[in-house]
Amino acid sequence: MSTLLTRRKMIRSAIAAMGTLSASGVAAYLANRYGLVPPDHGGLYGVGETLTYAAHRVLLSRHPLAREFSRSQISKNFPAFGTTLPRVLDYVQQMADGFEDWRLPVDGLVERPYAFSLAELQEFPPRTQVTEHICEEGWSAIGEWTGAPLSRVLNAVGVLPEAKYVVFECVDNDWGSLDMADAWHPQTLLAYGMNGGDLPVPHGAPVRLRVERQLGYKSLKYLSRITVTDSVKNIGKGMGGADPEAGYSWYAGI
Ligand SMILES: Nc1nc2c(c(=O)[nH]1)N[C@H]1C(S)=C(S)[C@@H](COP(=O)(O)O)O[C@H]1N2
Ligand SMILES: [Mo]
Repeated sequence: MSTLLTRRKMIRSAIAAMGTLSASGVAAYLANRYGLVPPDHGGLYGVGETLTYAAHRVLLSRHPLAREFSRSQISKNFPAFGTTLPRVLDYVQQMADGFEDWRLPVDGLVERPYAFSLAELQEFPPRTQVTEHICEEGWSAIGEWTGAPLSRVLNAVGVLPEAKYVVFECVDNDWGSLDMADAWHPQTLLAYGMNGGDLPVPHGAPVRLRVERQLGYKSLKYLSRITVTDSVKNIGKGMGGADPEAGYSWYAGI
């Protein structure tokens, strides 16, 4: 059977089953049938979170690209938001040395854990994309990002089949996670370049995440570690990131 037919059938049977269920029943059904429950679901009371996430993952199962723009549409003013300089001694020292000693460990459920230097990340075939960044605080801006697709880096370390999430830690203690659909997505970058130059410090130097199909807070800056895992239950409050712990949605799909 073609993938299109399989997908249609999956959507049709999911919708048929939903017809006879209450909203919380739908969430429970999706949870049992497809495992489509975000880490911050809050039990079956977080019905809205589960429905949005599950609907996006089913309807967008072929992983369409976020819109890309032309270079002439790049915003003259792209605000730097949140942390704009981590007040961490190691970081400030690395910054002063042009990030030569900076390393990004990639570990967890991988065959070959490895700590990449900036130069090594720049050796992966790069991707450049001009996209719109939308912040939950109500501003947006268009910028050009260059980086190593996360998928390239994950393939280099060899992700194990049990992997369900990729967790990102940052120098400023921010942290978050993606599911494998967004981790493998071609526009998900470990970005080291912005608008044709090096990634500026206020925008997350030397390397930040770009997650183009979600709100701005998922694009974590100042990356310090990447860990592949099968569960986020035992990290922090078990909600998959600092943002959900602060009341924002773990899944911030646009
Ligand atoms: N480590 C870290 N990443 C972060 C933040 C932060 O404060 N610290 N702020 C987030 C938010 S809310 C937004 S909108 C974007 C802002 O990116 P910019 O500074 O390049 O505009 O970074 C996101 N990533
Ligand atoms: Mo934001």
